[in-house]
Amino acid sequence: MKNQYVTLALLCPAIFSSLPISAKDTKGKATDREKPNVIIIYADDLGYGDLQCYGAKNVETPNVNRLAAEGIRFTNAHAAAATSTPSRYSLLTGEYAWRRPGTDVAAGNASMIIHPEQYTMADMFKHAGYTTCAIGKWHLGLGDKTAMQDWNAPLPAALGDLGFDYHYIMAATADRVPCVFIENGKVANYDPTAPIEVSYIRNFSDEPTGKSHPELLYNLKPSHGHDMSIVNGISRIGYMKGGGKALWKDENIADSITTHAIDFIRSHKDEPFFMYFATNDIHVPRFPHKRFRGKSGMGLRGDAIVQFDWAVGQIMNILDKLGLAENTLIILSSDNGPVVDDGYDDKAEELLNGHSPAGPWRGNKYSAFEGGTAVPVIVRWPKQIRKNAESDVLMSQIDWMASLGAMIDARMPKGSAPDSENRLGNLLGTDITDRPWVIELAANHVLSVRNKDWKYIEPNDGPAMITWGPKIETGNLSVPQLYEMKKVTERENVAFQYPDKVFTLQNVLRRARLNQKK
Ligand code: NG6
Ligand code: CA
Repeated sequence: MKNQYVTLALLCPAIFSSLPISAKDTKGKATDREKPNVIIIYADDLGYGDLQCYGAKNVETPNVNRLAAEGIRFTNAHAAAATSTPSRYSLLTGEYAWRRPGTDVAAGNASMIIHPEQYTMADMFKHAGYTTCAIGKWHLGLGDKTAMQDWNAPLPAALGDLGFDYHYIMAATADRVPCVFIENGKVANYDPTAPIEVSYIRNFSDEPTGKSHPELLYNLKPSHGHDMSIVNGISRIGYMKGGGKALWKDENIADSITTHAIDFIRSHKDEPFFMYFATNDIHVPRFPHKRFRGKSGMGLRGDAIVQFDWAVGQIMNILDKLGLAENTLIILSSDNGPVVDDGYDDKAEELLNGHSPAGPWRGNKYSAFEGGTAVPVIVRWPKQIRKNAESDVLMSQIDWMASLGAMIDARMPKGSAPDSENRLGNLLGTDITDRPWVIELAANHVLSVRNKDWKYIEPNDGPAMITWGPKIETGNLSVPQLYEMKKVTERENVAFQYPDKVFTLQNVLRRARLNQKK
């Protein structure tokens, strides 16, 4: 019956798009069935073209392929921003990051960017009776005061204040200090013989850095930036001292977070759970475990994709083993578009061998072009949605909070998730009506807005290429840009031919900005 409905919806969009929203959106509601577990698998810097099921040629991703074959593969889905912190902020709060100062790429000693009083996706699940966790990359700050954290004691503000019952996370990214895991607000495996100090301003005397002691970089050398403290033979952004046995080994990060995810699933198999599983892969420094080395034909960047795929397989296996797969909704995606050389000499560029990390899109991570925010999205929920489906519905991660909230019948406080719309039917494949528009935030704060057929990029006087390292087009131009999205490549600026389209899309941005919070 369900499949017939979906097929009919796909064949007769006109009939279905004319249904009132409430009729469409009741389809996935939790009221008429047992609550599904929800797992968001959030890769880091994984591009639209980086998975085999999205056309990647030089790397095999059998587990993700299987996930796609058992669910829906979306081909027109967007992260809210072209870098990590603002994208994650938007996903977890349902508020555009550009409304909130201080949501740019965060240092490892940033204080908690989401305030405890904000209503998060984790709060939403928790209040609906779920046990919640965040595992892996965080990058949204910890503690109550920037640069003032005492990493040797429990942090005064952590994810427990944001609705997560359990967390095992990296404070920021693998290329930023502190290079330790935080478990429930405390450094995991804390080593009292090696107290931790962190600074993003100055080094601690007598500590070697990548700049002063390049001979100590036995694992990876930087290509740009990343020349401060050395941990595990890799220099990072920022300075740290101490850590001892709590310091991570980059080659074990995927194992470590995946093991914690599996343990969490095992211990909560009898109750509904929400897991935000944010992998370190495939962010720099790419340093996968040796069992993944040489498995891709694209060097470390490709091998990190293989490692990511392995982690996805581990999650799927444990769900199968525990009999949970049927009623677990998995959403797999990425926080922003891909980047090739992001600051380490890992030969990613030289070894691409014709691979296109962003698939057909122009631009990469950081960019206002589509490659900045066009990301893979796969949704699987065997009990409820069809298999082996593909959808080109225009979608944004900003809507996932309200959509999942509708699915679990969450009662959300007034004003929460202010930019998130309930588009559950899109996620579950029962409604193929496009979002009227999506807003995309580039690294330089330029906003773009696109609908199914057109994309507008605001004028900006910045340089056309990133000037500080990666060889990436920013999308900057001092005049308005309008592209016809049926052509995909964003090559021919037709703003002057279609002033009415420009006006319509500018108006979307103007009106979105009018809601601007103080
Ligand atoms: C940049 C880093 C880059 C990466 C990025 C954030 C340098 C030279 N480059 O500033 O390596 O860490 O920030 O990436 O420092 S993100 O995916 O977490 O947004
Ligand atoms: Ca990222």
